[in-house]
Amino acid sequence: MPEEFKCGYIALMGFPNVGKSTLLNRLVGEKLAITSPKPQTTRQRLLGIVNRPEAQLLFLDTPGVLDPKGALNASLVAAALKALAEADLVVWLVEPRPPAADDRVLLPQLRRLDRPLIMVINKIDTVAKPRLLPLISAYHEMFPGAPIIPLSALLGDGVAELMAEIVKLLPASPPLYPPDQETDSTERFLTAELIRERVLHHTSEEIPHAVAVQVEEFDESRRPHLVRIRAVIFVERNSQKGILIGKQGRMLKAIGAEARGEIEALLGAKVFLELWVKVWKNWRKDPKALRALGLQG
Ligand SMILES: Nc1nc2c(ncn2[C@@H]2O[C@H](COP(=O)(O)OP(=O)(O)OP(=O)(O)O)[C@@H](O)[C@H]2O)c(=O)[nH]1
Ligand SMILES: [Mg+2]
Repeated sequence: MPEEFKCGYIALMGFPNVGKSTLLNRLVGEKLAITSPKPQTTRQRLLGIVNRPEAQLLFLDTPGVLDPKGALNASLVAAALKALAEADLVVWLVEPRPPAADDRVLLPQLRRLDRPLIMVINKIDTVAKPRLLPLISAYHEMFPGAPIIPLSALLGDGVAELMAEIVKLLPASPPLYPPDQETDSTERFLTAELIRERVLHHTSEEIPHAVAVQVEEFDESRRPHLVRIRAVIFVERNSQKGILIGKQGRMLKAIGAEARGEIEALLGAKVFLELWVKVWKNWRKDPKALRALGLQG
């Protein structure tokens, strides 16, 4: 091991939908986190471990920081803040747009952090090059002293530069996890997330927010020949249940087929997936439900 081995937690933070989970997957080189064009996709902290000869990087994907109204939103923000408290270093992601009012509200708080901050301007594949320079200087003005890295989490441009900057700023420490570990999440949790991602993909408006997934049975006694999984998709109202099941069960069938493919890739095993849709009235407002679904402390 080199003398100055480095290791630490890096929190990926920012407003909803800026691409934190896409960046986590890109950094880790695996699909660990689910992503979607809908805001509030991520609901819990997720650890992704990257091993380098000179460093072990412990990335924390976090829920987008948003207005903490409602019990679920409050617990999302709490999860993000908890990751922040764990972090040795913060990577703050922004859209490739000039700083807005919200950024200005956050600025003083980010400055008060007593740990290094890196600003990432993500999604640069969506802006013309000449528009990038003024953006960089606008953020530089807001965060003097912080490295500013333009990047495309989707295509990978700028990711090597970000890695190098992070390694520079990490504390010297021996590795905290074994070199073959990728995350501390259970396969059960990652499975539930992959199902939820497929639901988000097929639904719109309030349904994505009203959905929670729980794996009730995960039978791996015949692995790798077969893993039998039974999962429940919870929604808040009967009407949502009808939409999710679809005409002659078509929607649920499509969700199940796609999710099964993803879960098989995750587990490296054949999967039999049984999906049920159940109504849990207003679960998002119910602290008991949030606890049962693993969404609160
Ligand atoms: N064009 C482009 N799209 C991106 C990039 N990074 C992420 N996206 C897209 O932006 C959307 C949101 O990405 P996510 O990674 O789910 O965003 P997030 O910040 O984790 O969102 P929350 O978990 O809801 O807070 C998805 O549709 C991504 O494909 C990028 O570099 N370029
Ligand atoms: Mg996310």
